[in-house]
Amino acid sequence: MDSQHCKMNGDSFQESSYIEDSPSKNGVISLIFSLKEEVGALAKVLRTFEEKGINLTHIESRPSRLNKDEYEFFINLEGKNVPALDKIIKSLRSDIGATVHELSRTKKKDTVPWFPRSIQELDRFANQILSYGAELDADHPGFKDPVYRARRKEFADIAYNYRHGQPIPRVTYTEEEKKTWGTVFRELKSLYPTHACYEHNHVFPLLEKYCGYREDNIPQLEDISNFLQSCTGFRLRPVAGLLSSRDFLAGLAFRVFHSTQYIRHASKPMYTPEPDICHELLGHVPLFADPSFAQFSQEIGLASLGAPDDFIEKLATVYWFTVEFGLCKEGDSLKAYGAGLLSSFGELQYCLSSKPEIQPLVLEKTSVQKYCVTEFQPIYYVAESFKDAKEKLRKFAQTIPRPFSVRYNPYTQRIEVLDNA
Ligand code: HBI
Ligand code: NLE
Ligand code: FE
Repeated sequence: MDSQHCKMNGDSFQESSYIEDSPSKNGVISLIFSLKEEVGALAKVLRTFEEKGINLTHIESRPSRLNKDEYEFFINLEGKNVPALDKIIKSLRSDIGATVHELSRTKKKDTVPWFPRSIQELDRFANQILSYGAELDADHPGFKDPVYRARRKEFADIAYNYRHGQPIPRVTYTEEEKKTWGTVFRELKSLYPTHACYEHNHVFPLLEKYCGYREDNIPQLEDISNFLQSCTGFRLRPVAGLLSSRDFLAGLAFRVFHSTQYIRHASKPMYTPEPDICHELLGHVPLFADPSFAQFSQEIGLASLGAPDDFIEKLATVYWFTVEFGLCKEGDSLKAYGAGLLSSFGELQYCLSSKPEIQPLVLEKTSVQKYCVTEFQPIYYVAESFKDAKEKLRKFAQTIPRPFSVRYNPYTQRIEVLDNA
C-alpha cells in the first residue's frame, strides 16, 4: 500500500480549522494583502477595518515581487471580531481584487475550540468533509471509474442537503451495488458465529427481522436509525465522507452516528480503507443497539467536546483501537467487536489468527499507539468488557485539560456545560 496514506496516529483525519468565534477572545491575526499602486488604495482598505472596529497593531509595506505595479502590506490586527474580519477579507478579494494571504491566527492558549451545544448544530458539519471522501484519492479503486465517481457525488448531495430531524432519503441501489453488498454480507455472515462478539450476534437477527438485512437487499439508513433509536437512542445521519476526528466524535456525544450511504467499489469487496455502507451497517450498527456499548461510545464523544487538539488525537486513537478495531475477551477466547473488523471479511479472519500482536487495553498506551488506516492492523488491543472499557475511558477523560465539564441532557438534546472555575 501507498505509504503516504499511512500517516501516523491518525493525523490523516486531523484538521485544525477551529477558530474560536467568541468576540471576547482576542488573539493576534496576521495578514498580507497586495494592492495595485493607486492613490488612496490603502486608505480605502484601512477605512473598512476602521468601520468594523478592528484595531490594527502593526503595518509594513513593500513592493510586490510578483507584480511590479503592486504593493504588499503586512498587517497585524486584534482578532476580536472574527466574523467581521472574514467579511472584510472576502470583500478585499472580490471588490478590490486584492490578493490576501492569511499568515496566522494565533489562538490564545486557553481558547476553547468551538463545539456543538445542541443536536441541530450538527448540521454545521455537513460540508466539512476531508479530501478522502469528496475527492477520491488517486489510488482508490474508484478513482478512475467515472460511473463510480458520479454515483459518489449523488450520495454526497444527499448528505450535504440533509438537516437534523428530516427522514434520511431512501436510495435505490443498482444491481451492481446490490451484488457487492451480497458478497460482503454472505461472507461475513458465515464468519460471525465464530468471530464476532456476543452482542453483535445477539442483535444481528433483529436487524434481519426489522430492518431488511438480507443478502439481496441493502437496508435503508432511515429504517436502521429508527430501530437504533428504539434500542439505545442512537440515530444515524448521512455524511458525504470522512469528517475531522473532532466533528465525528462530537456527533457521538449526542448519540448521533454519521453514516456513509455509498458502497465500496465492486472490484474490492473484501477490504476498503474507507467507511462505506457495508462498514456502517454490518460493523457499527449492531453494536450501537447494545446499551453498554452505546454508553461507551457516547462517553468518547462527551470527552472530546472542547478538548485541545492533542487530546482529540488521543481520543481518536482510542476510538480506533476500540470502536473500529477492538477485540474483547469472551471466556477463554477472543472475539471481534470493532466495526472495521466486522465489515471486512479479510481482516476479520486475520485478526483472530496468530499473525497480529495482541495487547491488553491500557489507555495511556493505546491512546498513543501509531497506526495506519489503509492496511490490516499489526496490533490489536483487548477489552475485558464494555463496562471495563467505559470505566477506563472515564478515568482517562478526567485527564483532559478542560476548565469545565459537560453533561448531555437527553430531554432537550443539549449539552450542559458545568463551569469548574
Ligand atoms: N468520519 N464519516 C466518518 N466516519 C468515520 O468513521 C470517521 C470519520 N472521521 C474520523 C474517524 N472516523 C475516526 O477514525 C476517528 O478519527 C474518530
Ligand atoms: N476496512 C474496513 C472494511 O473493509 O470494511 C473499513 C474500515 C473503515 C474505517
Ligand atoms: Fe467506522
